[in-house]
Amino acid sequence: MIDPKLLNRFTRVCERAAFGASKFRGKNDKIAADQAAVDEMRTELNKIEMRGKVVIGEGEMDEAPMLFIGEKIGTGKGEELEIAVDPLEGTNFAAKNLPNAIAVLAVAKKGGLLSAPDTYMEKIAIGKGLPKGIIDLDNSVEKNIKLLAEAKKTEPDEITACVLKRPRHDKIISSLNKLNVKINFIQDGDVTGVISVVDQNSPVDIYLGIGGGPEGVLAAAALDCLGGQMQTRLVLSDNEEINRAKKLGITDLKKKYNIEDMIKGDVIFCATGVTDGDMLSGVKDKGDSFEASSFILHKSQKLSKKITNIIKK
Ligand code: VTB
Repeated sequence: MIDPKLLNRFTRVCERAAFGASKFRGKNDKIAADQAAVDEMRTELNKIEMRGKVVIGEGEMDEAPMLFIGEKIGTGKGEELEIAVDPLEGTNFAAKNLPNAIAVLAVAKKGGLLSAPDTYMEKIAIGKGLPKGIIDLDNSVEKNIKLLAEAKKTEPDEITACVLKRPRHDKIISSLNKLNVKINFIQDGDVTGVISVVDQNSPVDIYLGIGGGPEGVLAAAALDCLGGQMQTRLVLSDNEEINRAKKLGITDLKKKYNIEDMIKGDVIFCATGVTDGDMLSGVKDKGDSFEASSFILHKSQKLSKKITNIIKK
């Protein structure tokens, strides 16, 4: 089990990253917003007593100066932990001051997180309390929806699907339309999109589509704590991407990952709102301090809570 005392520390990491990014809300500069989040996140991570290593980060060493895959973080004493970070998930949202930008991370023990390359990933996810294995990436969209509707004792036209609005999803969308499924389109931010399947306040029953690999592992960490189901598969479009996956130790390039293949053992998930959103409120400036709202999950403690803190700048 990861020391529960670290929870507050990791929450602070996300709060500070969100605060950093919040200074750039609406300034139409997603690079600056992301950089501010990365800087704050890294400073705060390095204060934590742990032997930490970034397994999902801003990129590989040669392309990212900070929070790169393999970077050692923490004081160098204490538990050996692996961290997946997305200091600013939804850079466009932050730059345009639109809802749903968050700072997010997941923490596991050594070997606990899939080292997904920064490539695309197919994703499908449903909420909790449903028969194991009823959805599958190899099923047609029709089959997945019909099986889900059956399990929920309802009809396909009563199902709501969340889909990232991209031309690559035209085929999925036309299948959903044929079944009269309600679609919640999102412009970006599929970590929040996937988590919406387990959110009691959201109508979403299923998430479908292709998004980022790192975001897939972060969402899997949340669903692991909350009891949803998820299946993913990397989309490797050229030799360069194949080599990147191999470099991260992935041998079976076509593997379908269920949650237990992506997340092993205990896991912590933290997300803090940068802009107001479906899941969280954004950072509020209070002069000498700021207010931040976070969603905190710890699998082994069965802990799931939303908290709002006031933090000194
Ligand atoms: C995906 C998704 C992210 O950006 O990475 C997306 O997982 C980028 O997709 O949540 P495109 O290449 O199609 O633009 C996000 O939506 C936000 O970072």
